[in-house]
Amino acid sequence: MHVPDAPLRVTVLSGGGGGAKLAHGFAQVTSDLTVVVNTADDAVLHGLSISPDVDTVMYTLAGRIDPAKGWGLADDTAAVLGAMRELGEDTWFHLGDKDLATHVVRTARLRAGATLSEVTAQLCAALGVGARVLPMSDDRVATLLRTAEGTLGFQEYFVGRQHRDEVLGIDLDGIDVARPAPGVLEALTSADVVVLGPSNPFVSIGPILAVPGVHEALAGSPARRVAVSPVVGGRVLKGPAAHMLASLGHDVSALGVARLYAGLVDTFVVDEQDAHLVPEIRDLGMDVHAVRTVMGADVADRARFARDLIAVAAAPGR
Ligand code: FO1
Repeated sequence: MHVPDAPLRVTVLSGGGGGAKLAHGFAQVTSDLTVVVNTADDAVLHGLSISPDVDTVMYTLAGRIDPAKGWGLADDTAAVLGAMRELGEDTWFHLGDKDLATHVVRTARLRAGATLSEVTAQLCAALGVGARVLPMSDDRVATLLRTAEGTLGFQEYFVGRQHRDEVLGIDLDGIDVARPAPGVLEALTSADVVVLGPSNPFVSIGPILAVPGVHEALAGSPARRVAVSPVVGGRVLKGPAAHMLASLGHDVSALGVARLYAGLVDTFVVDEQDAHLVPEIRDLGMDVHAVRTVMGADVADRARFARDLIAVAAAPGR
């Protein structure tokens, strides 16, 4: 129960895209924010441990993200990558010079025995991020995509092949024995509001919910649980979520996403363009609200969206 005058306790589940922007919005409206981040996109490249979604959330909250790309650091250069290319390395995955420092520090700390949670806390502190950024797990989980070309690792599928392969199935290697990172379950059960961000339901939110104990903690949480549709007007702003919905046999619409979260959340939020879907989604047993969900680079607009979500979370039964 929310104590008057205490900051609202908000937990956001996030991948690397819309969820990070939304978390940035919440960081403007509460001082008690936890972001639980997908780590099933993580990869080891050139011997370095790379956690793209954790870094995207961290850089976004620090105001350091490259706004054009939506990943990596703003004003970064790529001298090291160029030199590696000259040495014959395959450089299909872009790593900026300053971004490389993050991966070097993470790799060194992990090799010295630190957990991913500990390294993430260190990096966030160094970048001045006030929110708690929690990897979903300190154990290795890897998203594998089944395609006609065979099974692909996530970054091979997403960056290497520009997510053009039809996804026939998704496996989460390591998920059965993964444990939630410290603080994750508590962030779900002690929050006032838990928000499933407008991230890909299969490869961003899905892996977080699949960590043993997470789905149960969320389902039993007294928090108001709100999910935001990443599909707007039958399209997804960025990434392969629309194609995945289709190839995995779901409606490519906010309704298709709502069906995936039915029974788990109290409130489902669609974009105002999808207001016509509200009655059908409500029939799934959720409150449904249509608000403007498309966020720009403007932090004030992200904060506006966060406030809208707090308002709809507090308005049950409509
Ligand atoms: N995405 C790309 O499309 N191309 C890249 O070369 C690339 C490099 C990269 C490096 C560091 C990082 O933190 C993220 C990076 N991303 C890149 C984004 C990342 O592959 C995806 O956005 C996420 O994994 C999906 O959420």
